[in-house]
Parts: sequence; structure tokens; C-alpha cells
Amino acid sequence: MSYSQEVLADLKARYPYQPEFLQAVEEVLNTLQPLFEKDGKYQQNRILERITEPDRSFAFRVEWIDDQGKVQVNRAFRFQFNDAIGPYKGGLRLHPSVNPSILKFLGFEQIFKNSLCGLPIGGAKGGSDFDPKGKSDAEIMRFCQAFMTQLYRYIGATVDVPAGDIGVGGREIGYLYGAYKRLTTKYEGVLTGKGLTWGGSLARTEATGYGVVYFADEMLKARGKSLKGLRCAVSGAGNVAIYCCEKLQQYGAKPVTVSDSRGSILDENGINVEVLKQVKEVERASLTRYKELVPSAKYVPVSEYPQGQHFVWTVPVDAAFPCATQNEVSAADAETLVKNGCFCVSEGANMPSEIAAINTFLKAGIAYGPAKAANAGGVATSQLEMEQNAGMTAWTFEEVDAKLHNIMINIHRNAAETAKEFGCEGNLVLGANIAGFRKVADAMIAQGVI
Ligand code: NDP
Ligand code: 2IT
Repeated sequence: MSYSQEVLADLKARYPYQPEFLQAVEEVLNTLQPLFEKDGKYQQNRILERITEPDRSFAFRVEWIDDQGKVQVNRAFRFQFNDAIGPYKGGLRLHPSVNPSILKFLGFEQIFKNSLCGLPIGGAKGGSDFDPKGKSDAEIMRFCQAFMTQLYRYIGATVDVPAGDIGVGGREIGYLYGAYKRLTTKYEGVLTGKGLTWGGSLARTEATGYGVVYFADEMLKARGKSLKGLRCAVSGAGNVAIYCCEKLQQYGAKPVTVSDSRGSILDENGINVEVLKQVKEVERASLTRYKELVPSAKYVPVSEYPQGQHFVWTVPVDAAFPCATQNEVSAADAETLVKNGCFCVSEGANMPSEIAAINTFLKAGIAYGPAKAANAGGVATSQLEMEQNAGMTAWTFEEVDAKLHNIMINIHRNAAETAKEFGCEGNLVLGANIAGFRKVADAMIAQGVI
């Protein structure tokens, strides 16, 4: 058995109840063996056994009082996965599905994503099974404050810098930051995604979605193609999906779908981004509201999706942008996309494609941008926010956006060149995994067994 397969088998035996974590590890380990065959030092130093265990993790109870005066209890976690190349960095997710398996998969992915950015940031992830849906602003605030009364001990501007993820946007970061400041009396860049008048960076809100499109543009350019005129399917309707649609339109492409947890929109005229922002950022409503505002659009509730498939992937398109959540592209979805002529997939969400779906894309030879490369623009711009905070300065939108664009170009080049180095030209999964892993592993070796 190869080194990778040995470690994977061991993890499967140890964590049989953490399927998402095992899936993320399997996806990475499946591609690293060529590196281990080239250089024995990774196995000698038992890097895989070390990198698949978080440096440390915290679990805590969050208790808060709802608007009816009832005591509520949630479970919360922070996994500080790896700080070989910089302070821990990664988002916080608030969603009822949150558990250690999901946060470990996200934290593990974050190590390699952050490394690929070419910036000095380590990997972490945290969150809680708190469900923000239907909560008042006051309830969100009380939850965030209670959450921070525990979390503040473990974070800091040069220690661990959390940010947004599913269910955590500008509003939540504001309440979390206020609570941190009150508890510590420190005004420091401890969270990213902050408001623009109190340490936030221009273009951070747009960064992940824009980056996903910049990455797609690079993949297509490498194949002598462009985004112009392409018909696109986007899933999700949150932060990443909205700004992915916006940038696609700026490139002359046409996103025709978006989705949320209850249903999907098909808008043949192209998604109306202003309406989408009104519905999701202002009203925090369901996509049925988009249908009310744009009656010519089609709304398909989840109950009417074809068996085992997500509606948006059944729509014939040239390019697909999964921007909602993990495992939202099944093997059947991937086959439908490819059969319908889709030749580009750029992942905004983390681990949106099942392993069988990834294999379908690779086998079909389409341009496939794996999440840890394609959606790295968000965390990269978070690091730019940290850089501005450290220098007590603020850059213009154009400056930040230009840096983001450059970072995405470099990630693509790095992944593509690494794939070529290992004889797998065009396989950005292998290229991104090896490039991201190698830098962190080499830093771990240099820093010794600690
Ligand atoms: P948001 O909370 O802003 O939006 C999430 C969107 O996905 C919503 O439309 C939500 O629908 C939908 N969604 C979430 N969970 C599910 C589910 N289980 N089933 C169906 N739909 C679901 O989050 P973001 O846009 O920030 O994040 C989207 C993805 O992008 C995540 O995978 C995240 O990890 C990843 N990502 C985010 C980055 C960022 O900077 N924000 C950076 C890199 C990756 P509903 O509103 O109905 O819940
Ligand atoms: O998955 C991710 O990269 C994020 N949610 C963003 C993390 C960050 O620190 O900006």
C-alpha cells in the first residue's frame, strides 16, 4: 500500500463518523503520491499523519436568550489546523448542519488554499450549529456576543483571524468584532470582512465571487477560449454566488441560474444582480421573492428537482459555478453537465463536487478549477485586509481588486505548472494539491518536530 493510502486507511478507521473530513482528505491524498515518490522526506517526517490532525481545537457551549426570553444552547468549535506558514486564518460558519466533520474538512482544505494564495497565512475553521434563519437582529447580536465570550481567548491579529463563511456576513462580523473589542480592549485586525469605516477592506465583499470568475477566465485563456458570450449556471444565492454573477456579466457572460436551500431560479434574460442583492442582502428573503420581482423568471422548488440531481445542473450551459455548499454536484449532475456540453467548472463553494463528479470532469478533459484554487480570492483578500490593518492604512477598490486579480492569475499558473511538472498537464486538482501541500510540508520540516 502507498504512503497516502496507508494514512487514509488509518484515518478511515479512526474517524468513521466524519465523512466530510475523510472525503476532503481522500481528495487531497489521492493526488500526492507522485510527490512522495519523488522525495522520501515527506514520508520520513510523517507529514501526512501530522497535517491531517489539527494543531489544536476548541469546543464550547454557547448560551443566549431569544426574543421570547427562552434560554437557547448551541455547540461551537474552532479548529486551528496548521500554522506552519502564518497565523491561523479561515472562516466561521453558522448553519444547523455544522459539526466537527464539516469544520475539519473546511479547516483541512483551508491549509492548502491559503498556501496557494502565496500569502503568509495558516489554516483554520470554526462555527456553530446556530441557525441564523428567521432570527431577529437582536438575537443574532446576542448569539454573536455569547459566541465571542469563549472564542476571544483563542484568537488575535497574529494568532488566529476568523472571517465569514455560510451564515456569517458583514452583520455578524460587526457584532463579533464589537464583542471582541469590549472583552479585550484591543482595536486590532482580529477578524476580516469588517465594515469599511472600522478596518474593513474594499473589495472583500466581492472578492470570492470575483476570484472564481478570474480563475475561470485563466483556465479558458489557457485553452484559447474566453468567458465572453458563455451561458452559465450558478448555484447558491449568497455572498459568493451574487458577486460571481456580477463579475460574469462584466466579462460578457450570462448567468441564468441561482439557487438557495429551498429552490432555484432560471432567468433566461440573465440573473438580475440588483434584484438578487435586494432579495438576499437587504430583505434576506427566499428566492420566491426574486420570482415576484422578476415574473418572467422560472422558480423551481427543491421538491420538483429530478431525483438525485440539483435543478441548476440540468440546465444546458457552457460553464458552471457551484457557489452554495459541499457535495452539491453529484456524480449524476456532473454527467448531465458534461453531456449538455459544459466545458468549464469553477468552484466557489468548498468541496461542492463529490469525488465521482470530480473524476467525471477530469475524464471529460474539461477546464475544472477545484475549490481550493478557484475560491481562494476570498481568503486572499482577507489577508490584504490584515495587511492594511497592520499598516493602519486603507487601499482603493482598484488597488485591492488588481492585487486579487493578480493572485488568482498566480494561483492558476502555479497549479498548472505543478501539474505539468508531475506529468499531468491540465489536471488542476493534482497541481493545486501538490503546490499547496509542498510549501506547508517544507515549512513543517524546517521547523522540526514540535
Ligand atoms: P452565504 O451564507 O452568503 O450563502 C450560502 C448560499 O448557499 C445561500 O444561498 C444558501 O441558501 C445556500 N446554501 C447553504 N447551505 C445550503 C444547503 N445545505 N443546501 C442548499 N443550499 C445551501 O455563504 P457564502 O456565499 O459565503 O458561502 C457559499 C460557499 O462558498 C460555502 O461553501 C463557503 O464555504 C464558500 N466560500 C465562501 C467564502 C467567503 O468569502 N464567503 C470564501 C470561500 C469559499 P439559504 O439562504 O436558503 O440558506
Ligand atoms: O472558505 C474560505 O476561504 C472562507 N470562508 C474565507 C476565509 C477567510 O478567512 O476570509
